[in-house]
Amino acid sequence: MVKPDAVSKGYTGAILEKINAAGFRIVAMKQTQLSKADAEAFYAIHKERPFFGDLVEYMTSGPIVAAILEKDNAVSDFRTLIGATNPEEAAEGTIRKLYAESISANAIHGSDSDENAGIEGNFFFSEREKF
Ligand code: FUP
Repeated sequence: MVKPDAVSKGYTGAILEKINAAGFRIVAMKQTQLSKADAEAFYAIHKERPFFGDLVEYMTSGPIVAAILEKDNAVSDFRTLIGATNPEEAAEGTIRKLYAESISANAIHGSDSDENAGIEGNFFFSEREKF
């Protein structure tokens, strides 16, 4: 998911270019905006964390671009491509190093397991939207 900070700054195209160049295939993609209930559900795992309220507010602040991506070792390779959660700690050339503002407004989300990739893909897309 390209997050609101990156979409509002016009980085979607540059980010998709890096994703394509890294060998990911786009299975599904759309621009949409999360409701408060959507963001609370998507980040339910963090609901006890002190930053949860700010995270939900931020994630609902503007459009996002959701995508399902396919590649061998996709979860691990995508996390390498996007870099550390905190852009100050992200490696040179990673998407977060290049495009993120802060640890909360950090440009992009990637699933942390194959299981969560399936759950998160189904959160945004129906079966007939996956190609
Ligand atoms: P990541 O898997 O890299 O997206 O990071 P996490 O799952 O740990 O965190 C999810 C989101 O919570 C981050 F993208 C931004 C937000 N977050 C904060 O705002 N502050 C923190 O200290 C940690 C995470």
